[in-house]
Amino acid sequence: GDLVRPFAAGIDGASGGVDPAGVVSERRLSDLRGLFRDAAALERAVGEGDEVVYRVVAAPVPEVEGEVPFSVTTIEAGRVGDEFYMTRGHAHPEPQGEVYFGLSGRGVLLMYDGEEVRWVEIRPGVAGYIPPGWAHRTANVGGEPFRFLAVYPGSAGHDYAIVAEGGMGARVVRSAAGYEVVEEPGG
Ligand code: S6P
Ligand code: ZN
Repeated sequence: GDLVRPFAAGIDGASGGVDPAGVVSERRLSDLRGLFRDAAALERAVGEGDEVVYRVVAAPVPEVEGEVPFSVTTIEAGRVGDEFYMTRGHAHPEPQGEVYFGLSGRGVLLMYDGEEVRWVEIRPGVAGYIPPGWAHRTANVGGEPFRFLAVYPGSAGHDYAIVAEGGMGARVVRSAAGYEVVEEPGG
């Protein structure tokens, strides 16, 4: 098919906007059932307004081989029980790497290869590297929205079932120090 023509996009780290934008998607608490440890706390929060946990604004680049799609994710500040607001998480079934770049706020990029858990903190000016084959999820561990730019190969694909069913091997929870990453089989 036709490749995209050259363009520049504005990336607004204060709003999470991408201009021009392509697909925009929103995930609410009710879209995250089964992912948090405290299912009862999740259902209470769904009943109390089912707020948007995160939004992804993609640039107008198609997910096809050769292209390099990019998008900005905004995760709101909040918790379900002790666990920080987070993305669903996925792996790229065509094992290919991905780069995250922090724009605002503070988050944890959690990665899992099925055996080993690794994580890095993402802040403005920090790039996180996700190697091929590692499932990944981000959590907002701060008190303001956490925003980052993601850049990945267009042919990578997205496998959500692997995380929904097998977990990430760890959870990002509140602690006296602010947050901690707790390894947990199936978590
Ligand atoms: C895509 C990249 C991100 C996520 C986004 C939402 O490969 O990793 O743009 O899609 O952060 O997370 P999720 O797990 O709902 O796709
Ligand atoms: Zn990804």
